[in-house]
Order: sequence, then structure tokens, then C-alpha cells
Amino acid sequence: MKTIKVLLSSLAFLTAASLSAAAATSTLTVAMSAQNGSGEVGTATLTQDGSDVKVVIALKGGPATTPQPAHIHDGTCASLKGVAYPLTNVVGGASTTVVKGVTIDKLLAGVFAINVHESADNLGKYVSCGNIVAK
Ligand SMILES: [Cu+2]
Repeated sequence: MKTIKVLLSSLAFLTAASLSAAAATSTLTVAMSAQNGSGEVGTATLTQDGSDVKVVIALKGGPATTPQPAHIHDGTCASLKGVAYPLTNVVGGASTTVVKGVTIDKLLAGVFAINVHESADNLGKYVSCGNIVAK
């Protein structure tokens, strides 16, 4: 009888552990839409890597060599607030950044958007943006 009780409690523990593991988001694709007639569209792929999140931006339609500043901002694309996490400049449509000490689930729990600016000289012009939301 005691053996059965131990077995049952072990099962309950294992079930709870696997449920919490399944709940953590390991990857998320954010659709990046063109803004202000830029034609720059693509994706930002977020991948959980331990306690960090790798952000890979891939855009088409942008300049070949002009560096384009990119950030994770508070707010939505329709109403961007301040910079929450800086990202590596997009060059030739590509940018990879490891954002330290954050989880995809934390980003999903808040209100955040990834945006790209035309250039360092023209930060005020937004050329691409995607809201960080679950599919
Ligand atoms: Cu920005």
C-alpha cells in the first residue's frame, strides 16, 4: 500500500514538472511589416537560450549597406514607447543579438514591439515593425 502511494505521488510530481516545462516558449516568430513606404518586410525570430533570448532579424527590401538601428521597444507598433532592449543594427537586412537575462514568456507577458529605423541619421523614420505577440 505504501509503495502505491509513493508511486502515485511520483507520478503527480512528474506530470507537474512536464507541464511546466511544456509551458515555456522556446521560439517565436514575429512578422515584421513595412512602415512609411519602406517596403522592408520579413521576420524576427526569437529563440530562448538558457536565460537569454537570441533575436534574429531578416528583412527584404532595405538598403544593402546602410546600418539601420533596431530595438525592442515598450508599446506596440501603433504606439511605440521607449527602448526596452537595444538590438544590433540591421545591415543588408540581417541582425543577430543575444538579449541577456530575459525570457520569451516575459516579453509575451508584457507589451513589446521590435522596430527598425531608417538610419542613425534618421531615427525618426520607422521602416519596419512587428508586435511581440503569441501566434
Ligand atoms: Cu527603436
